[in-house]
Amino acid sequence: MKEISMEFTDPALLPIHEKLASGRRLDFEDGMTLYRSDDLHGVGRLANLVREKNCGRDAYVVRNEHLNYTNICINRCVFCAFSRDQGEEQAYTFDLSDAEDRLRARLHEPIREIHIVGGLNPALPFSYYLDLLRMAKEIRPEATIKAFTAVEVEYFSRLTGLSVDEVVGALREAGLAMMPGGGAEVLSERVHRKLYPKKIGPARWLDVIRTVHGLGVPTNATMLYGHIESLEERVQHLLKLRALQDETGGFIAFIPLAFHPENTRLSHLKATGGIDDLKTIAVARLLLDNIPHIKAYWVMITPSLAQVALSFGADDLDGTIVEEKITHMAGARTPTGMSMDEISHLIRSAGYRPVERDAFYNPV
Ligand code: V47
Ligand code: SF4
Repeated sequence: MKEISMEFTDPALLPIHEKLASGRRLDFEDGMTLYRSDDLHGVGRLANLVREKNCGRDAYVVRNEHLNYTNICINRCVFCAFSRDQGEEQAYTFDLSDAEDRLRARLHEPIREIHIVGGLNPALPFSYYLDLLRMAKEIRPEATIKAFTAVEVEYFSRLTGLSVDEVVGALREAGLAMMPGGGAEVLSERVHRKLYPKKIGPARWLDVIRTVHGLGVPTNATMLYGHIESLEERVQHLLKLRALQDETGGFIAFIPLAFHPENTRLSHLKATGGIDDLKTIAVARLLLDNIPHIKAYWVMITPSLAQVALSFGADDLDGTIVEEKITHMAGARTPTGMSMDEISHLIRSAGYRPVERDAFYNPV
């Protein structure tokens, strides 16, 4: 890595630059130094060095579609504005024909990735999920089905009495090709107890993902930041993901998820700001040296900031989406979807080259 003469207003970044230049791995203390630094541009330039070494000026985008099949969920995490109890106002579940109508409504678009996730709804049998996958695959054979988080897969295992291996085997046979990165939240027992006590905790999330990767199914990884977690817990989270990736190599992309407090039981908290959002992307790019892609998820951080994030370590803007519910029910003011033209314009006007990709980052 060149550019040894890079200047920093924060001298604490110099040894980190030297480490990167000599190919050494950053550690916990480096992560904390990066997070604590007030030299945002310095941190961003370091992340950009790695980003440009990995993929030059390419910025990825996918034509995708989200299907949130139910918002009924037994977990009712404290930070979630999307979930409802059975029978509560705004509770919904798509039956198979609702889901099919939604997918058919966009058949004129060359969608490459269908992202299917939902709450844990006890009224749905395991066959529902298999039917959902089969239906999606039949309607859109050319698209990759990215479905169900580790939380859902673990729930299916408890629901059926099947092992996680068997559940994933059945889902795969029905059309699942990869899994999204949700449900990791912050991999900290303290945050687990306080914010998502009914949902699987850090150890189990990592365990399920280890098993899924072991079966050859790749996944993404996320971190929900900007609520009660400490910077130490964020850095530890990233290092836990990095350690698992050393073992399995199964993570494709990391997506930092900026907490949206509105309509949640944490509505007294302030939303994350641009500085924290950019720093989190940059620190992730620097610490996660073994995860190929970092997504700037425009739904959560706005299209304008996602554009800037391309020079702070991000190499992917996710996709067109069209109907996003989880963040919008928590007060997001961003659009619910963007056209390929709009996203390509954001990328080009930031000085990058838009690369339309499939779910596995192959150019299409
Ligand atoms: O797991 C819940 C988070 C996740 C809120 O893998 C919230 O490509 C912000 O995982 N404010 C779902 N976030 C989204 C997700 C995702 C999104 C885009 C791409 C990919 C991918 C994955 O959203 C949940 C939870 O961690 N979440 N409530 C909230 N109020
Ligand atoms: Fe359920 Fe997921 Fe919302 Fe938690 S974040 S309540 S698991 S839908």
